[in-house]
Amino acid sequence: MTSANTPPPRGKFITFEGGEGVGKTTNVQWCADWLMERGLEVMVTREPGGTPIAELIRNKLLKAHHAESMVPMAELLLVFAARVQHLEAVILPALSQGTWVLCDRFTDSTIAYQGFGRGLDLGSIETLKNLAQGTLEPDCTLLLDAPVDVGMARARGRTAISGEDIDRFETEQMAFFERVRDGFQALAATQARFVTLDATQSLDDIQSELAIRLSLLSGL
Ligand code: T5A
Repeated sequence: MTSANTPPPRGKFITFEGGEGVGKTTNVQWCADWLMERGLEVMVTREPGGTPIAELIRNKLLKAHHAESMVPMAELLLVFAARVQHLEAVILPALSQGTWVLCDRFTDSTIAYQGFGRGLDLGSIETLKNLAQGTLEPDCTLLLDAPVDVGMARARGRTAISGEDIDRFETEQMAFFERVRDGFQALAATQARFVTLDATQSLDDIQSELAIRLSLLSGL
């Protein structure tokens, strides 16, 4: 039993990763609903973004057309600036209050996009990661994996329906996204917190697997 003076147990930090259009946003919300229906406090957030300042940085990062091209190192530092703000203002306070935080992308996206995709030094990214988040790691990272063309077709289908413009990353070549996918797969192969899901399956099949994972994580 938790007394009035005992802090609640720390919430779990679950991240959703993968390439463009693999179903992260759809499944983050589905997982949040699954957990909330079972009585847990849950917060859904995203990167880059998640606070007013971090959302301003997101707008700059995703804006497809600037008067000059964005230098990869500037892109990397902006991603981490947004992350530090997000961690301090939103993620860490929520976790310490016992809220589960479900985050649509986190640092693994930086390793995959800025490291494998842009070719920036992985050691430098690791240094920034340590500065930004110390020892914090997600309790579980759900990697939705699909061939690049499958995800891109879905992302374009969604954009066509919503009328949104494609963002700066979506203007990249296929080879960039193949390197990003390789990056995620390399991370998943070496870190036990990763669970890889075949994102070419139907949503029903993916969500059956997610329910098993959430049940294991929550004990519910
Ligand atoms: N970035 C981000 C970096 O470069 N470095 C970083 O450190 C971080 C954090 C963010 C961009 O920033 C970059 C990566 C990104 O390019 P974003 O909008 O958050 O952009 O990411 P996107 O991947 O572009 O998000 P999308 O919304 O395009 O993709 P999702 O969220 O993976 O996919 P979702 O859920 O929106 O689904 C897309 C469509 O497919 C359908 C959905 O209904 C939807 O229409 N769908 C399925 N259809 C059939 N079967 C399934 N299994 C389906 N799953 C989803």
